[in-house]
Amino acid sequence: MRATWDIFCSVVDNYGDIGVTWRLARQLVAEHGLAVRLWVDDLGAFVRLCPQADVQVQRQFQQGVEVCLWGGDWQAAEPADVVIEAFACELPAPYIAAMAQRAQKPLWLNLEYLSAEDWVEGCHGLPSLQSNGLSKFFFFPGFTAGSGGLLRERDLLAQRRAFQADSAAREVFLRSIGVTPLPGARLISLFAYENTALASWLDALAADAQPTQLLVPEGRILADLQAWLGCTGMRAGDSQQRGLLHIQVLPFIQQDQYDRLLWSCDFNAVRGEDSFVRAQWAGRPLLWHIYQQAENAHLEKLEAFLALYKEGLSVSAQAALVDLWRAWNTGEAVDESWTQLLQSWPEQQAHAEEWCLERAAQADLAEALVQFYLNWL
Ligand code: TRH
Repeated sequence: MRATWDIFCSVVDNYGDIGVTWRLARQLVAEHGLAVRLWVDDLGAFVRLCPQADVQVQRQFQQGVEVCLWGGDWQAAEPADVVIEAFACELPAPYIAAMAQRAQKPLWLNLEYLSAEDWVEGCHGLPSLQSNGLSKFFFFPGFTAGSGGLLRERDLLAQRRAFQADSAAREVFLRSIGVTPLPGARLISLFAYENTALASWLDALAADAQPTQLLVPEGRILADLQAWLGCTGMRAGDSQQRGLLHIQVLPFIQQDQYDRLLWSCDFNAVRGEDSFVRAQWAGRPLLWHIYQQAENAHLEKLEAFLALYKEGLSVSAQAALVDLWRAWNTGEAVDESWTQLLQSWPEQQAHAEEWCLERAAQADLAEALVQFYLNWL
């Protein structure tokens, strides 16, 4: 009998929680042949990522995953062999009680947020004894061999490489989302939270000698974008030109299409957790807008990642990268650091590809979870 897995996702805000768990659930089904239920407490957020889904339906199969509404009124369900609570969400008490009563106890995992901090390796895989006698294990995604790795589908990089080698495929894809590539323009995608640094970046892009085509999926950055443009009411499909900067708002597209958008662009500004990882698999230079936490805890995470990522770059390329990322994440002007980054462009490009290949040498997160379960049995 194939093993059963339950993944619980509570949508805090944005799309990262459901983005990560939906991707993981699909991969466990597609690549490991597992029976996976994804319990999500906000089908509205899920439908943004999976438009075929029905927001009214309590249980539905989508791409082989049984997607279940995790409503306030919990209906008894037989616990699975492996239970993942994503990002420390709290499982329903009756479900935990049923886990403890199961003849063959389930493996209980807390899948943590992604961080490059040093302590992650020391905590990855550690058990914590619960009051009902079950152990809960902490599973940390990460960038180094001692962590749980990153979500990466088996053929992702092969697909990405084939796509990037095929300019016709890129053109067809871009047109399918309403984008006509402008000849000679640098293509950039922008997915970010509200950011006071944006105006300085747009100033620099508009004044640049090389044209830029900036693609902005609908979302939280739109207000800052419109403030800079001096307009309101921009919607998907709308575009504006300032100097050599052409700006187009895109609709929110499906995850697989979003990957292709990242692969198509020369530079990607991403945010949170999942788009950040996907931009790394694109093998192109990137800019990360980290999710803000209380007491600026996120800035330590940012530094931890930069310390890893910058290794191998020349001193000047490191400085440009670090300055740009720090300024972007503290809302300071980025025009100078952007101009500096352009000075080391070929180096930044080669480095992004190298970083991607080095990360891909590790087991991916889904594989690592399955292996963890097999070792635990
Ligand atoms: O939406 P986010 O800001 O999510 C964040 C982070 O995960 C953060 O760590 C978490 O604490 C917080 O949510 C609650 O960014 P993220 O993680 O990149 O998730 C966005 C998802 O949306 C990702 O799976 C990619 C997907 N996406 C699309 O499918 N289509 C699109 O057009 C775009 C722009 C994104």
